[in-house]
Amino acid sequence: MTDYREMWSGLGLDLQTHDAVLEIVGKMYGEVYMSQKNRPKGMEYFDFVMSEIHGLRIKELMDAKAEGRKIIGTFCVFVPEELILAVNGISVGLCAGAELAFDAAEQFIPRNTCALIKSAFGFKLAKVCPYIESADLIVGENTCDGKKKAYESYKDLVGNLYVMDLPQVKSSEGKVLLKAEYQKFAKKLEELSGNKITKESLQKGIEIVNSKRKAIKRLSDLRTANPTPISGLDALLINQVYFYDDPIRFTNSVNALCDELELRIKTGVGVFSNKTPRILVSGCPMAVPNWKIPQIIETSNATIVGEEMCTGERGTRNFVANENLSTEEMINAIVDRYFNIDCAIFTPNNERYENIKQMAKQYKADGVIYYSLQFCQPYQNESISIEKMLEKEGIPVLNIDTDYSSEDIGQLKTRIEAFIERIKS
Ligand code: BJ8
Repeated sequence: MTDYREMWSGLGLDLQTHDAVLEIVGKMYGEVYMSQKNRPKGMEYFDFVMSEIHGLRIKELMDAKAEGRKIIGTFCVFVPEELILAVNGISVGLCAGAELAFDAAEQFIPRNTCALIKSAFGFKLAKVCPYIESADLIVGENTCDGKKKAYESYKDLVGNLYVMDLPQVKSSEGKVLLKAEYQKFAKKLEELSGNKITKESLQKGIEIVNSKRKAIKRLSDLRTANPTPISGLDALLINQVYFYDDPIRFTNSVNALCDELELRIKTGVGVFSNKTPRILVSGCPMAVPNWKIPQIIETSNATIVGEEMCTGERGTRNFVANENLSTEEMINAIVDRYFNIDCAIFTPNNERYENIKQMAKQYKADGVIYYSLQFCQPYQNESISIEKMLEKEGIPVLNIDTDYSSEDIGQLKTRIEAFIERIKS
């Protein structure tokens, strides 16, 4: 096994705490992922990526940096990877899904802040995230109030934060704002990298990201089959790796996996029996290693067939048009694509209601488990009207509020099992 300690130490990580984190996550991964039955062979690639997520992938980023490429850390699917690639940069996701150094984080942000934000502070304060430490620029965004205000103090902690403003209303003025912000961001990237965004480089960036999203769409479409050829846990993992891996290698690996899944479907091979209740999970993003809810669902005689979240279809649906367009037209096409994202920070957010209904139908979901992080006002708020809408459509809903701790696992399991029984009956 390669020893990366020198690299981690060079990045300023606290090696002792980092060792402990790797050990806990490794153990969790073994319990949650490696215990699954009937996994497709193509998942071996993603297991490998996960085993090297702080090792080989960071080494690749350091090598790229040595060649002059810039690493851009992001917290939100509103940050256009197309622009980052167009300056030969590398985009990496920084959201974290574990409860770490929350006491220290609460010296900067209120206790009643969602776990996702607290985790971003915790990972920085505990010096355990090589992605944060290797980023040349960290991009924050004015989305929910929690993030917007947290960035005011996060800025001083990291020293290289760039905050992008975002509209909150889907109006023509909102679109103008988004375009202006993307143009400003493009300029910032050009300054940072010393590379100009050209027609060719932007076209290439769009092509790479479109291909990545097409591969994910192909995977999602295959999950409409019954029995489903892949578990929800594995599909979530792929959606999480989406934010870290080299985009071209990722796309090839997802497509290779899809070839295998097509064969599985032809021969009727699935992960669970075709009588297993099918669940759509909806709500806040689930960052690595937040696998709590999917694991409970899939060990309670149900399977997840779709994710209506940013680590899922909200983050990957829709492509950017790029045929025979000028640079300006391509920027407009990027704005068009991202302006469709139905994040709960928008008001009103009618598209999301339609998207959930459509997804429930497309994936033949028997029920929806709506997942909010505690203190996440946008998603908690929409949970109420979404539950009413879906129940009216005859789709059972279970609303869950949770965080990153393991304290409520027993209680959640009881509620989820009861919900699955309700679906079955
Ligand atoms: S586009 S969902 S990634 S903002 S969970 S921090 S909303 S209080 S993450 Fe998000 Fe972009 Fe929207 Fe997606 Fe706030 Fe809620 Fe916390 Fe959240």
